[in-house]
Amino acid sequence: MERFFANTQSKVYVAGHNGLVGSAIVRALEKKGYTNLIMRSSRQLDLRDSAAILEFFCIEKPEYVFLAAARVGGIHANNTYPAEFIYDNLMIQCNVINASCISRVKKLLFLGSSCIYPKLASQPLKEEYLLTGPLEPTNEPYAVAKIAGIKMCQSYNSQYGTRNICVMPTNLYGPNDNYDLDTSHVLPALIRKFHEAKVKGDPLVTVWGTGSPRREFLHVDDLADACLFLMENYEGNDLVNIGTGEDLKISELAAIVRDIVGYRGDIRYDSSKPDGTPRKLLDVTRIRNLGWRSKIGLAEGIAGSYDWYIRHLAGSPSI
Ligand code: GFB
Repeated sequence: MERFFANTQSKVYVAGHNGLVGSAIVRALEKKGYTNLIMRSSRQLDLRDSAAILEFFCIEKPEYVFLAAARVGGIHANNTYPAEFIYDNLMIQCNVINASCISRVKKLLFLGSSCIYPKLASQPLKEEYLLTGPLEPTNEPYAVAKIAGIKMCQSYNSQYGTRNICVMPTNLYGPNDNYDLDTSHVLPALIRKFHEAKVKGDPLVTVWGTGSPRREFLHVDDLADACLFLMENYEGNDLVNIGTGEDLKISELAAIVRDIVGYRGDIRYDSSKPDGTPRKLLDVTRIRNLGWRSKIGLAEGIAGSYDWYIRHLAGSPSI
């Protein structure tokens, strides 16, 4: 089997290179000396356009593909735009996985998510728990699309001999995160809420839900490191969870973010907003047995994300 890192001149396509995950994978590849990277913005190449994708792959002929492009968002976004979440993700996945097969890509990495496991599965979540129970209603369309992507990767491997690998990251955060309060995930939302309350002198910050759900948070640079590690060292149809192996309550996370931002006011919980899945801690035994573990601690990662937010977005007219 040709090793992914055999040649840093390998032609690598990072679909979704501007996003949270895609930009981290590009940073990791460039750090390892990869210079032959192919990237296209969504304006240059609409991944939902089958003909355009086939033409792109047949012309560019990438050797390796990181499929980091997706329609993603937090619990409110998933609950508000279910049709976009299922249509965009199905189209993107079908086009890229199929075109990769037709153009004989050597290996493709597909990203699932911890939120596509059954809502009330035993914890920590083992890879084999997928499809063993009902999904979390607030993001079921997204989860069904992602599960279809996994099944497509595995089916192409079995029928066409492709080398698609599927990974299951936990909740992610880091540079280039989405800080829009309606569509973002909890961690960037709390950074922005506490920062703006501190600047304005607001006495109160509202946190959605009850604060009791538990979440696991992995820095996106750790995820990118794991993706390159698995592209190099892993083959097969089995899923691979990527996480830290630790979780905490949303209320505990809020207290950590509040302290790092330096906000001195109070927190109130808006229980009219959904809690979503009570817990989704990943079992990381498989990836640890392969020789990888996360390195970036949560407090360190949040401090770095706050610094990024201040330098890039705080005070910007709209995000
Ligand atoms: O991060 P989040 O939106 O997504 O919400 P999920 C996590 C928890 O944080 C929920 C609470 O219990 C929210 O109610 N929360 C508290 C907040 N305050 C806020 C806030 O200001 N904004 C947000 N967004 N949440 C997602 C899936 O589930 O997990 C996606 O919907 C994706 O599809 C992602 O897969 C990884 O962790 O609940």
